Amino acid sequence: MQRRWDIFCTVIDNFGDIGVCWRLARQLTQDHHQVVRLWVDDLTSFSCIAPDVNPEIQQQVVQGVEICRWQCVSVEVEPAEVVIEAFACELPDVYVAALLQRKKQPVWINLEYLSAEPWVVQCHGLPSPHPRLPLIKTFFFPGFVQGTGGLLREKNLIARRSTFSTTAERAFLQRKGLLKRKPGEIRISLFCYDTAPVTKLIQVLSESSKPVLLIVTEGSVAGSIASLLNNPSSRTEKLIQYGQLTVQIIPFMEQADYDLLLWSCDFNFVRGEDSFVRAQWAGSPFVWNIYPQTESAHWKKLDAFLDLYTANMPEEMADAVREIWACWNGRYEINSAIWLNYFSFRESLTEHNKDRVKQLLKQDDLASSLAQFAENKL
Ligand code: TRH
Repeated sequence: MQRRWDIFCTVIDNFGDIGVCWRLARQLTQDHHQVVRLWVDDLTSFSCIAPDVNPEIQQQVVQGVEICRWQCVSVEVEPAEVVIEAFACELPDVYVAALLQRKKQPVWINLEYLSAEPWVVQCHGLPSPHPRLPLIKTFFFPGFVQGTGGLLREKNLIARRSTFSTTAERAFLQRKGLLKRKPGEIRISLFCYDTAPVTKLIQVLSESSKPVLLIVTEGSVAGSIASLLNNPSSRTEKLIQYGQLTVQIIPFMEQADYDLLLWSCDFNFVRGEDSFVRAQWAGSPFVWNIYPQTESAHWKKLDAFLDLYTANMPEEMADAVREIWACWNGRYEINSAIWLNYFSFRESLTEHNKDRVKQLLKQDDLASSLAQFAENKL
């Protein structure tokens, strides 16, 4: 049934929160024919991943989703039937007051961050009564296993991925001004935090026996790579050649194009939550830079995912993955031997990733789980 949804999102420090909310809003609209309003506090950051969003406009419709500036929530706003508070962002007080006026209780969902930790299954779907008001919200956890809310996956994603041909890839590279593939070249996309050991990686890749193209979006990491390579064999503002390594710095892409970048690369270095999931759907070997948390809480999260991801891998391959992921997140120093060992599993990792996708397809995607949950409650 067609329902009205309000999704609330605050942009904390990166693109992950809005990345997830934007994807979810579009899937609910396009795949499930729901009526979705997305409230966002920072339209400028939003417009980086969705250039059709005009940060100057308070209320606009983009790709079927009504986008409103969070600051415009007022007493006049009539709440929707389903309300998503993304990542505990806390609904505005006037909106909560308006929820109380509704004859029928809304379905209020707190959408949580993704984690592979085992406790997620126990907490997924737990009700949380409001401390003062007669309202209940439900904790909804995305996840990789049955008993969680699943992962974001558009209905046509897998079909589009599997029909992405070399011609389509060439057209994409040309449209984005990316270098054509050279014979035997290794293509790597790089999206990581400033804390990742990029200096070491650059050194390792420049010593490669094969040509390597490293594609980096503009930003602080690209800036530090550019200043690091101070003795290149050739250099323009966006293209740096250093031994076997070419670094191409490109503008930040629209979210839909970023998928095509992942599909066009042989290895993807990804981070946070959303790019990490997209790399899994893309299928090429990927290395995850987890969002660093206080008191190193992120290691538990990283290890929990690795346990799941490497569960059916031959031991040597699992060790190679664990080793490079640990290095990339700062546990040990990365060196050529570690990279080459990981690299040697390239084909088997791609096969393993295909099997993982098949496994993941057995569970409902996050938007479908949410739509089903809301419908059952209403
Ligand atoms: O930006 P992130 O580091 O987001 C993080 C995490 O989500 C983390 O869990 C959260 O706590 C923190 O934000 C606040 O990484 P993530 O999740 O991969 O989000 C990046 C988004 O940007 C994703 O939707 C992909 C998109 N993207 C583009 O649209 N174009 C690009 O060129 C690139 C590199 C990314």
